[in-house]
Amino acid sequence: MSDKREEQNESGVATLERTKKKLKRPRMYRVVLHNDDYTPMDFVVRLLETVFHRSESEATRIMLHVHNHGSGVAGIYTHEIAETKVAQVHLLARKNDHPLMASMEPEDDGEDAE
Ligand code: TYC
Repeated sequence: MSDKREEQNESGVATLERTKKKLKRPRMYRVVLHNDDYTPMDFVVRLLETVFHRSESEATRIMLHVHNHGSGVAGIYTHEIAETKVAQVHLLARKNDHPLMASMEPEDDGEDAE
């Protein structure tokens, strides 16, 4: 981005051409599942398998973490994908009359991270 070339076009107007592309990694978002007293455990496990592509053992581990600690991370995605996952959780849960809640929260913006 700092690497800019100055050129003159036919009309003698100087233009700056950007030679380095912006390639910042997108900010990532944690999709968090929240515990409640009513959503069945097996429903949460199946949802983690289908919506978050977790294996059965991963899904079970995450579900139990949420059950025991109040919340837990189902997956980490770009903003648009995370929004879609949250919406899918709520749609599936409501369709099955479960109060299951999901939310999303930004990861550290990773400005200097590898
Ligand atoms: N606490 C629920 C139960 O005992 C199970 C559960 C786990 C609910 C995770 C929500 O995000 C959740 N049936």
